[in-house]
Amino acid sequence: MAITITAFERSPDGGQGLARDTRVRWALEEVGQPYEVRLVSFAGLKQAAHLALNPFGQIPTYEDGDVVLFETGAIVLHLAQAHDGLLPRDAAGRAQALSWVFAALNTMEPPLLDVVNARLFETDRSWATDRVPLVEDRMKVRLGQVAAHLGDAEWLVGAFSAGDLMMVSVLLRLRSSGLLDDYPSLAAYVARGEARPAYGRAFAAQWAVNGAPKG
Ligand code: GTB
Repeated sequence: MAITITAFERSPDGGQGLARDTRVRWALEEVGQPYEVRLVSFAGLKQAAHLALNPFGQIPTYEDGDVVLFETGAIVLHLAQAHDGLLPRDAAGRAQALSWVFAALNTMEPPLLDVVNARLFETDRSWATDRVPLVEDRMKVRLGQVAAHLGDAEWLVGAFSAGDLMMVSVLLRLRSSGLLDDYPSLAAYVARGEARPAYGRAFAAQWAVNGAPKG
């Protein structure tokens, strides 16, 4: 039985790899698991068949026989625990890598979404001009803290791990804001993640759907 994930029929990012199926594709590529993709329209996301997989009506989902997952954190951890390559073997390193997966999702992604929303989707609000610097400052605090932890290291916890996969996936979405430019070590960290062959395969697969001109 093939692993099947869901992704947008056509992502609004036009193939930049910013929709969250990319991080799941990346994890699958890192652990060498072949997968199939079921593309879902925006309308399809809210229909019963998809809601049975993800009650929030979102992509991505993951199916492998009777194992069904939603939430990218759960999917990546499921893969990392089932296969070699995304978690350190020692208990202490593993605990740190798991902590960084949650840090990416719970500590970094929420302020990042505030920045994205304020800059792109809330510009017509009366409070927009005040809110942008506020949320950017909050983001900068977190960026500084991750940069301080990373220091001169290549990855967050020894070798590349699920923590890096998730952190790079989250930070990637910040690049167009220019905020990463003030943190060269983080920009280089993100570039290292993107340079991994597994990321390249994941990006190409989503590009084939979202970026390549429709024939
Ligand atoms: N917490 C969930 C997870 O991690 O799995 C969040 C899942 C999620 O936000 N899914 C989005 C979705 O299905 C797609 S990734 N949205 C449709 C809906 O809610 O109706 C978010 C996303 C969308 C578009 C871009 N983009 O165009 O740049 C980037 C990210």
